[in-house]
Amino acid sequence: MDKRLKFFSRSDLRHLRLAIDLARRGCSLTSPNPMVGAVLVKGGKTIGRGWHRRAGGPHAEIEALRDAQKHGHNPRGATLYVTLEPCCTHGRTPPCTDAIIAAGIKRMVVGATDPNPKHSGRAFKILKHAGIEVTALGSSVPSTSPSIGGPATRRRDAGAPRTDALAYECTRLNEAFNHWIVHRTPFVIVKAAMTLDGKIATAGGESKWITGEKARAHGMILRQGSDAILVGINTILADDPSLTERGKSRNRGNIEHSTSDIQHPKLRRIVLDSMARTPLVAKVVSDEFVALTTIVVSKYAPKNRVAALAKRVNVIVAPLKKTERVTPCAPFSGGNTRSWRAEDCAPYQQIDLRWLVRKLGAENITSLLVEGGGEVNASFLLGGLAQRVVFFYAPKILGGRDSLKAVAGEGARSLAEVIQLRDVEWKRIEPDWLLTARVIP
Ligand code: AOF
Ligand code: ZN
Repeated sequence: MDKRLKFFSRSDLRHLRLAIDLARRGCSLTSPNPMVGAVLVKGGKTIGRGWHRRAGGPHAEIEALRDAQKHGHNPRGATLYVTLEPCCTHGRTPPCTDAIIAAGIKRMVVGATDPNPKHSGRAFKILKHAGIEVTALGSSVPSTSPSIGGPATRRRDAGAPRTDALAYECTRLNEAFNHWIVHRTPFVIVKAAMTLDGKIATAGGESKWITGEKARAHGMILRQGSDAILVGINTILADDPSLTERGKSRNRGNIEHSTSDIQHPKLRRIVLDSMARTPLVAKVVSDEFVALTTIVVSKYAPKNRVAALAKRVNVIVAPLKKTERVTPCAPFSGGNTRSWRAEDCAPYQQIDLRWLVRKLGAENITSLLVEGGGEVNASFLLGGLAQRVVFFYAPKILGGRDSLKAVAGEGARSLAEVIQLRDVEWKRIEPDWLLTARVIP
């Protein structure tokens, strides 16, 4: 029998389930911190509940302890269920391990190990050393989802698959944080809506609408869970999108608290525009959310255009990707390939996305939703910079040599180099299909 399950009962599963549900209440509010939920149980009764409400605020464990005390319960001798390993260092708040020990907690059940290098399992030693019985369910980085055929499906005991599923859920809850806290770059999701043959628009650029209303509403939920959204200049020129969240609130799930008193962090908008071609009438540089827009240009962008954009939005000058081979730009050099100039070629060269994701990560963007056209999607995917794909498929076939592909670029040079996916999940979103999967690095 799995060692972890020796002390694990059905009621443990139930309470951890509740802790996960509580954690979700922090969705879109806690970044760059994780979503965490906690439940205190004594004598079979739930005496405290808490969740991390916003970055910089009290952690979930502290909220649960305060909740118990507020209702006249003494947490001494209680079991504390928490979705993430408690912190053991001073950050913006004091270490939760100290508070847990001081409160006299007898037993702890922890859903996931905190991948934060400052923590990563240290709390377990501290808590055990203080005499607390600790059951830790999952590591922070499970190699596969439990339903796909990891070790869980091979075990014979009935509880293991459910425990593994909960552990996986605890980890998946903070997929973006788990990546950012280790790599310091955002967790990148490439999202696209396409026909079954992988097309996102006709040759003439018509794309509204390939997928149905429900799929598009789902796309909005994705935006709500992201810190920033990124598109390429071609998308701005073709569609003039507003790239805002069109949902009513930034929250997901069953939210108890009123949203009116909460400051919701807003979705930042990033545009890849090496030659500063964004028109001044484009929504992203002229609507009420201009403070949220960043235009990423290169040093070859015309100075007057950069200055005009910089009066309205944040403009950053990014380096171009170093390429082994520079293709002469015939259309810009009158067909004389010997006389091409580097600045003429700039629109065809790509912004160094590796540099960009590091910069965005340093600005506490933990999750980046790429809704680029085919070229931008390809740059992230083929450049090894995307961690998840979310592809919506409409049961339609567009065909056409020149229709636009969801993933374009140079493509993989051989089948040995294709992008491999794992943990593939399919969901029906009538009349469309949603595929989500992790990209194998
Ligand atoms: C949270 N909420 O419920 C838990 C966290 O700067 P601080 O003090 O807020 O600490 C942030 C770190 O604490 C965070 O990176 C994570 O490793 C750990 N656990 N954080 O915001 C919580 N349990
Ligand atoms: Zn803490």
